[in-house]
Amino acid sequence: MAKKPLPIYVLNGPNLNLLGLREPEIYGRTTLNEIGKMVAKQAKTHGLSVVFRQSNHEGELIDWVQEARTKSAGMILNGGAYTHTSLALHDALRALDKPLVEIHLSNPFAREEFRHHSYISSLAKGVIVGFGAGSYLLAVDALASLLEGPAA
Ligand code: CA2
Repeated sequence: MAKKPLPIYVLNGPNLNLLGLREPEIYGRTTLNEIGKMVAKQAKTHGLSVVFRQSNHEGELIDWVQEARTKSAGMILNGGAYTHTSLALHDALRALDKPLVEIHLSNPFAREEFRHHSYISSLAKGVIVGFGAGSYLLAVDALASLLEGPAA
């Protein structure tokens, strides 16, 4: 029997559980739960399944990145503020060895200077920022094409 393809992991960092509830002018009105459903639908069009998670805890995110080494086909990561601070997340991602797409709802480069550096970008195949919830859907398409392409 053919083996089931591995899911893509979509991981979300701290405070993203508040999406749609606070600061809609920056992050939009769509909740994380709604984004999870949109992502699953978009992934299905590529024949992909999704593990969609959020944590406010750095260590839990790192545990999931480590889990994804063997249990995922690739990863979409919105690291939230840990993007700009976490060397530990960077080190975990170094060992991922699967295609990684970094995303942000907002455009960090159009915001405060402390958001301009990312500990994730140097390890990502690509970075998608500034399209609100659309960043997640663009990332699904991008990751799917990476997984389908010859260089996957
Ligand atoms: O734009 C993004 O996706 C960010 O990753 C969001 C992070 C921020 O620290 C990054 O610089 C860019 C913050 C997530 C906080 O999410 C909230 C959502 C609603 C209300 C309050 C916070």
